[in-house]
Amino acid sequence: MSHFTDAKQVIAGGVNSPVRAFAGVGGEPVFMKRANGAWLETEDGRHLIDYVGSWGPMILGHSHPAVLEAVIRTAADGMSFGAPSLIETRLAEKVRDLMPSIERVRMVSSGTEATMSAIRLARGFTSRDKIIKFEGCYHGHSDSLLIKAGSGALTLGVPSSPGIPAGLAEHTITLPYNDIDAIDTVFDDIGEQIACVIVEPIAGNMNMIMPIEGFLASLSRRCTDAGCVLIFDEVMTGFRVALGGAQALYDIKPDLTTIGKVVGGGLPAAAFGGRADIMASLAPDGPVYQAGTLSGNPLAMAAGLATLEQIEEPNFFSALSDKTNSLIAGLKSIAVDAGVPLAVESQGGMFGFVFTEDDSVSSYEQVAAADIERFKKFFHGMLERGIYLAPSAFEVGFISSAHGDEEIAKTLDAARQTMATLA
Ligand code: HOZ
Repeated sequence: MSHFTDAKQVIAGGVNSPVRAFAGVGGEPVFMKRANGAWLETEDGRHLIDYVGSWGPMILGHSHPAVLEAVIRTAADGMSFGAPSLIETRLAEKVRDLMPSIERVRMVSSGTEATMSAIRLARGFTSRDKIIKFEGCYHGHSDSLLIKAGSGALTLGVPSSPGIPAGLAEHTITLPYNDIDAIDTVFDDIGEQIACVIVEPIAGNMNMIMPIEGFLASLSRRCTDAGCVLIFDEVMTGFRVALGGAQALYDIKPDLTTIGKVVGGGLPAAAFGGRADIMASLAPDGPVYQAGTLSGNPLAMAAGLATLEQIEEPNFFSALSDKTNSLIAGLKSIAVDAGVPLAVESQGGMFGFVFTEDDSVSSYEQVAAADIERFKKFFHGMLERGIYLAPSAFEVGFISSAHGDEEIAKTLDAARQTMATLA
């Protein structure tokens, strides 16, 4: 009996989050035992170089001493109070300093909670129901957002999940990512009915798609003109593509932002925040209700704060970007040498690659039309050679400050051998 078979006897589908089941690549998931730096150790004693990084949070690598020390020290004083504690204010101040569009913040425990709550707040604030999202973007699994969604929903072929009442789904308008004309058409038609637009400013749940010139700026302008709320979902990109997130890279100030992953440093923390006047609609100051027993949990706050303190060190992001660039440039050149068409993308500590003849990828259609079978072979070839990539062609990769020249060289060596089997 494998670990997966055992797990399936008691856990639905054998996993606690669908992409982990390897349904997107075939075979059985690898069970992890421990991790350190850039490395994972599996239950069967293998050592793998990790490019999943718990899907983004582990920007410092696993078991970073400063984060561990903060968590252990905090745990000794109590693990949850369900009452305010100072470390919540400290992390909130740090978030505001690094992302100045967040004038007020509310801590939650997962990215799904952050986006779900931000949508409710936008609807309550504007007294409107309709929301706009983009095809292939993933904003967690709450009802209004699980329509034409990316990530696991796309991987498993259920981008619009059963179980969502039609009456609710009809309020979600889904547009093609990077399609400025489609945005203009909807705003010209029904702009005054739209509560909010939610967007991944760099899409990372349909592989990695950068916003085309003018896409985010045009969204920002149309939202301001229509009096609706622009929400940047930076759960993945926040503190990951740049210190101030994608909003700093593109110099756009969203009305609300959702963050997660890095802000919890590997423990369950996420947040949403933004304009003080909008956040004032939230209970207890305003009527829009939102709450959570473990929101602002001291251990998660301590891990998040320790992580943000490390990444704000001068040159952290330039060093991280250099590593990502050398990995992704190496991968591209290996693919060219092997005669395997591959489009690559990267920003900060995040990267994507798509097996396609297209030079670059800017739409969901291009990713959907890519060579998924080739990705599956590449994934398994890399895993056999000790490299752990995300088990889906629709996810991105994450690098950490713990990845060094040795890990990158080993990864490229594995890629050279694997790519040679794909041509
Ligand atoms: N939603 C995550 C990927 N974008 C996967 C989370 C997980 O399986 O842990």
